[in-house]
Amino acid sequence: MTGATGIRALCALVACLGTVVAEARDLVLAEVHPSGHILVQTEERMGSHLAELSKGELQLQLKNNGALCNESQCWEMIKAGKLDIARINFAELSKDLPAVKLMSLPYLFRSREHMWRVLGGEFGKRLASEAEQHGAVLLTYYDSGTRSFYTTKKPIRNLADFSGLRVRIQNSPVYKDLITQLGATPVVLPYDKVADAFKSGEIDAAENNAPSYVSSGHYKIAKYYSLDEHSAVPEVLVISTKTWATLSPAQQKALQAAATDSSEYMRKLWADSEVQSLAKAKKEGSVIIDKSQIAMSGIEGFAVKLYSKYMTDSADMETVLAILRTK
Ligand code: GTR
Repeated sequence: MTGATGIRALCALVACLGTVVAEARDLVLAEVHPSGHILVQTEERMGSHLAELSKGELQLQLKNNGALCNESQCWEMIKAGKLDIARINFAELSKDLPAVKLMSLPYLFRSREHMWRVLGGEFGKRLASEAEQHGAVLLTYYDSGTRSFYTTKKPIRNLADFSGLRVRIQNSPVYKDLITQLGATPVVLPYDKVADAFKSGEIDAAENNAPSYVSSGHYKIAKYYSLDEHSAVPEVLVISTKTWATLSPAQQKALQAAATDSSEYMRKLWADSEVQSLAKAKKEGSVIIDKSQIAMSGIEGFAVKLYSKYMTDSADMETVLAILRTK
């Protein structure tokens, strides 16, 4: 091979490699949970699956532990087309998606299964269309179990125990009203600020599901966990419509398939992750107050007074009734 031919061959090879590299596209996925959380495990698995299904054309670049944004910021970035994918809790979407507000009403779902059936029906379609109007394609939902209150000083066992508490909540109008209705003071804070707020005394209560109660380390500070199960709102995986539109139909199909599969995978693991988290918290000193030890009728009676505020028209009322009636 002459020098010139050698250089030409080398250039062809570089160009060829360039083409291959250019075809492997990174999609950034923002997540607030730390490594080891069941959602992060699920997303890692989804990443390998996506690479396989897209034949190496797409790869997920997972930015977890809030490295890119807290959830309110992630949602704004998705809407603006500045972030590809985010896994967010529904509560954060409630200021934009009216359906989410209805879904966040306390004590609406009887069980996880009930929630999944509602999401799989007409209501799920309404959510997807509302998300699209805000620049997001809903790829899938993830289990988030039920949320319950935890406190630093004394456990919640009845309505009176809420009096005087400063309760951290997500950025959700429904939660704000719920806490006020129960006689406590709501404090809106991003997830990564909760532990410090407990330590400084800015708050003395918060609420979450068991895996997050434990993986966030909150269980070490707020040791009374009262299983009132006031909400069962899922997690959601969204992609900005801007990014979605740049994917080929085959790539969209691969991404959708990987997302759907990841949700099914996670649903199988969820119950176990709740059990393990509760066991760990208990073993390390948390006091778990079972629902049967809480005067639920007093609490629920107050909480459901919120319904009339959020069912502002007959269509909303019909939606809530349809959810309640879903078998
Ligand atoms: C968790 C949820 C997070 C975040 C957090 C919170 O259960 O997975 O996305 O919303 O709760 O309370 O901020």
